[in-house]
Amino acid sequence: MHTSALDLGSDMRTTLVTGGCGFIGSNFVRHLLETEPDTRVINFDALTYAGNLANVADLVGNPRYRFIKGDVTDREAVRVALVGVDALVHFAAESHVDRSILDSGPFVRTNVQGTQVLLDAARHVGVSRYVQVSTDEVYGSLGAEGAFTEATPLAPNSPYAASKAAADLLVRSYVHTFGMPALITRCSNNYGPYQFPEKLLPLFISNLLRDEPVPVYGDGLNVRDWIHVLDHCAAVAAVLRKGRPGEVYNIGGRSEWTNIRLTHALLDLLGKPRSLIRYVADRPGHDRRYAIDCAKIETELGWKPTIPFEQGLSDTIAWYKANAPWVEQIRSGAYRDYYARQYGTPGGT
Ligand code: NAD
Ligand code: TDX
Repeated sequence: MHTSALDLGSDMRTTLVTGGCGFIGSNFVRHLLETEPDTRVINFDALTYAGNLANVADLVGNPRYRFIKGDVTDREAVRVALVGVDALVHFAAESHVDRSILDSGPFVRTNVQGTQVLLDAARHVGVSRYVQVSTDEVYGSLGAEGAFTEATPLAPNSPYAASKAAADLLVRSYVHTFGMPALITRCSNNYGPYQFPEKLLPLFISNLLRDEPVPVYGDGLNVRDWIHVLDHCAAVAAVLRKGRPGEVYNIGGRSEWTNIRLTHALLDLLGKPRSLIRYVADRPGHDRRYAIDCAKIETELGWKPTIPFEQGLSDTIAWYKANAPWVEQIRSGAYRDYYARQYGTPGGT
């Protein structure tokens, strides 16, 4: 039995999470603190437009939680943050495809160079685990049939996807060359609380709550495979603690929906008319269909998605309704300029 503070301290492990003020990262930090009483979490985040301290406001004062404001491309800041850390989960990224089409520079800097800086620093410290949070978009686009497996060749189509694929290849090379205990996860489209309202679901929900139109790209028949963010967090935690170093694990919700079917579902759940749908110019290079085969993580690590999409969708709508000030704070800031540039109409308060 451990009674002294010193003994308790020696039993604790420290996991550094990058991007913990973003959508998935903030949910993940909370998940680790809740499910692993012996884990301390350091949240390392640059607080870009997508990083929001409000996403982790409830964690302030938790003795096992610490926030460090820092940029993953800053070697010295990363070196200092990693002192005493034994595992690292790398979420920080520029994450929005449309922004990567407007300007790919920040994507190469953060997603590629930032990953390289982290890998070098993590190798130097000798972490026991390094998890690279990647995406199904590195595999490119599917036709009507089939699903991405871990053996699907990489064929990224957007600058965002290309930067994530480049980072994955760097991780692979550090495993091969240096024996780095790194693992890669590739997940499909996440949804849930704290998602920045530039992404389809929170954008459409927040527009509809204000009776504003929703911009559907192209013919609306592109397919995405949706997973609740909490299911994704549980999967990343399983990979972090139980995954085999050097391996890639696909994560998905087995929940394929066309964008227009999803838009109709949102309109129905919110009691809004179909006249609010606006078909707009398609996204350049728009991937047609994503679908993830997640049999490997299910059989090897015993994880599977637990939140049915319809249930998760209703809960997410309820969250955005209950957290209107969170959305308004974002919509009244620099987000307005992005919305006007992307959609040609004002989108803020
Ligand atoms: P997000 O845009 O909501 O959050 C990104 C976070 O990273 C922000 O807190 C931001 O401040 C931080 N950040 C950005 N640049 C940084 C830098 N240079 N240094 C330090 N911090 C920086 O992103 P998200 O949707 O939560 O995605 C998180 C990760 O998961 C990304 O790596 C993304 O590629 C991956 N992913 C996302 C999805 C999805 O559906 N959202 C699906 C699969 C994989
Ligand atoms: O206004 C819109 N209208 C529209 O029709 C927006 C923002 C999107 N769409 C379409 C494009 C996609 O087919 O909806 C679908 C989903 O779009 P996004 O929410 O931008 O997600 P996607 O491009 O699929 O990428 C997401 O999943 C993989 C995340 O943003 C990535 O970070 C993740 O890697």
